[in-house]
Amino acid sequence: MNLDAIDGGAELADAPVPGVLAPALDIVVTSVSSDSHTWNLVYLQLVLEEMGHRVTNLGACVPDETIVESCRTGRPDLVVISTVNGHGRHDGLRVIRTLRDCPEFAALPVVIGGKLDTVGGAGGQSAAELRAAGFDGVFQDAGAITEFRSFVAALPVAGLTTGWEPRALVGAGEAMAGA
Ligand code: B12
Repeated sequence: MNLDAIDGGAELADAPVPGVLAPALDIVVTSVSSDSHTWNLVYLQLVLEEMGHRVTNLGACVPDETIVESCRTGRPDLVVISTVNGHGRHDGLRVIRTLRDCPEFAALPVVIGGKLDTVGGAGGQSAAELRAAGFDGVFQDAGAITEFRSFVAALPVAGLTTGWEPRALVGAGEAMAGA
């Protein structure tokens, strides 16, 4: 396959992300129990699906137990928590401690992002606290999307022991057809 042709079709998305052709991940996107905002979740789902991943979007105001249960049943490769109402620092600490208390989720990649407090990140303090509590990544607001995409693109797929076929990129059909 002519990979240059795929790159050539990438103007339909934004800047190409290294590793975007990696195997698909199963990803849970969720908010926290206090947060009723939903467009942030829709946005993240679209970003991840555009990268070719499979997303289960749990929606807004999700109880901690529902997040844990979803990880038990779905066995995701990644959990993405999004919250913008300003309580994310507190809700996030509670959720990650609950998840990390379960031995089976000790190494599960879990990230959080959005507007994590009401003071614009508190000079990095909120992120440092959330990382120390067990988050693998903390992404503050809209500016962190590129960094987030790179983080996701670098994640390994659990249980992948054989070779894989590159996935078709969303919208890359024309470029590939002409290859
Ligand atoms: C629409 C809206 C609402 C609607 C939500 C409807 C719905 N179905 O979603 C309603 C009216 C319900 C609402 C309620 C409240 N809201 Co409101 N809301 C907004 C508003 C105007 C737009 C949010 C939105 O949809 N943005 C579009 C999405 C796509 O963008 P986003 O949410 O900003 O997410 C982006 C980034 O943050 C980032 N991101 C988000 N999550 C993640 C995760 C990762 C991993 C990464 C990498 C990036 C990332 O990527 C997204 C795209 O760039 C914002 C103000 C604003 N202009 O942003 C306030 C805002 C979020 N709300 C706010 C507040 C305070 C509230 C209330 C507490 C108000 C109240 N006193 O009742 C309640 C909270 C209710 C609750 N229980 O959560 C504040 C939060 C303040 C803060 N964090 O410092 C904001 C910022 C308004 C403000 N300037 O004060 N709100």
